Amino acid sequence: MKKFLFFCLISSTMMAQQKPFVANYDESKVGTITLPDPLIIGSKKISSQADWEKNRATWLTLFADQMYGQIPKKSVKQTNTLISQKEILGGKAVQSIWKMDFAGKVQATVVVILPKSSKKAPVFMGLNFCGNQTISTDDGIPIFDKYVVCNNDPKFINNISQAASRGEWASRWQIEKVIDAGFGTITAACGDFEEDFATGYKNGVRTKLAIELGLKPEDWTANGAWAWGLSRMLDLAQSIQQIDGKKVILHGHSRLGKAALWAGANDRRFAAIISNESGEGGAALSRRIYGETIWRITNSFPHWFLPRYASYADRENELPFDQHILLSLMAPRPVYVASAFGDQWSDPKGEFLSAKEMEKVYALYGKKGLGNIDMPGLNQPVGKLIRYHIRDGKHDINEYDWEQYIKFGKEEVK
Ligand code: GTR
Repeated sequence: MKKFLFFCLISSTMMAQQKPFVANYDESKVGTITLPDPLIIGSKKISSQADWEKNRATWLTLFADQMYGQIPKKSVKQTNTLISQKEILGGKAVQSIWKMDFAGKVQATVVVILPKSSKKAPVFMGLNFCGNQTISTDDGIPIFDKYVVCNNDPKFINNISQAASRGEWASRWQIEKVIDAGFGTITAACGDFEEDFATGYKNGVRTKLAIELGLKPEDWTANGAWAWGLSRMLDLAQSIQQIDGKKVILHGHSRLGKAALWAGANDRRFAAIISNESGEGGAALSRRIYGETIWRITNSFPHWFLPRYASYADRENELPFDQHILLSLMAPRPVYVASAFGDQWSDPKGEFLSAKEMEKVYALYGKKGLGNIDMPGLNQPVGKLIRYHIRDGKHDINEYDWEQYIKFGKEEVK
């Protein structure tokens, strides 16, 4: 026994010595990086929009094979049922609760809040982390009953939402502001598609719909499951008469920002895409060793990416792509990338540079990118069709961010 304990102690110390993770926050240590050119695909040089359209799938396939896993090509029988409907915000908006059923095997609850108007509404759509009930204190929203990453008693006990969690993340949704600007809001909990832990896939779409979707759980990832869920929410949105289905703006914060980018690259029906502090594996360049790294993210969250992606740790230069190419796959749609100064872990500069690199592809469509600018100061959004800001404050999506997204939506999603 003693021998065994000694062995454990030695081996864990050895492991710790082998790889003590200390995030780099020193810009001078990042060095010079060379990014793959989005316009060179295999041995082909892309020089026109038609060429890009013909070949962009090659990039998507690379991201699917090396990083995020497959997106199902097959579809599953989806039944959308309206569960309840009520006026909220003093009659300014109508809140509907929808149940999406997939082949009788998986259900997801979607909240749809629309301005009360005879016009079809443009909407913001995104997943939430800890249950629909966290977006508002309204007691008509059912309390999510699956695993959530939140865990602060009495709001969440053992990662299960309690009634006290109603409205916990209302500031991240700014529903009234969104409604007053003429937009709707649509959300579902990411855990309805896959609970966010290493073996969460066992209870989610990757396992339960494996036969219908024609993929084994290991063929895809949590990011893929969430992205797939977003596309099914878009199917629902496009079936609702009061919604302008061509004006669905996809957004996501942090890990759900990564999923939103993967969804936006695959599903071109999304009218615009917003990445809020999506960081490593999202908008930030992986080749920049600053804040979170491939090694760290794939060790902390093995279910977010394919195991193959983990093998690029410490050899990031060998990745056949970098995240600026994922962003470029949104072309020619409007894209907003946002960072926060207090969130160095997400590498704000890596997010900015990634957004800046998009213009090569956008130019093929005659569209402008961020141009020849340096990283802007705090709270100074730059760009138009492609926008970027870094605000003060911590890792979050807050009122300031929403003010910018609403303005962006009004100006670019016409
Ligand atoms: C962190 C993770 C980030 C980001 C974040 C979040 O722990 O390292 O990549 O996704 O979680 O989702 O809040």
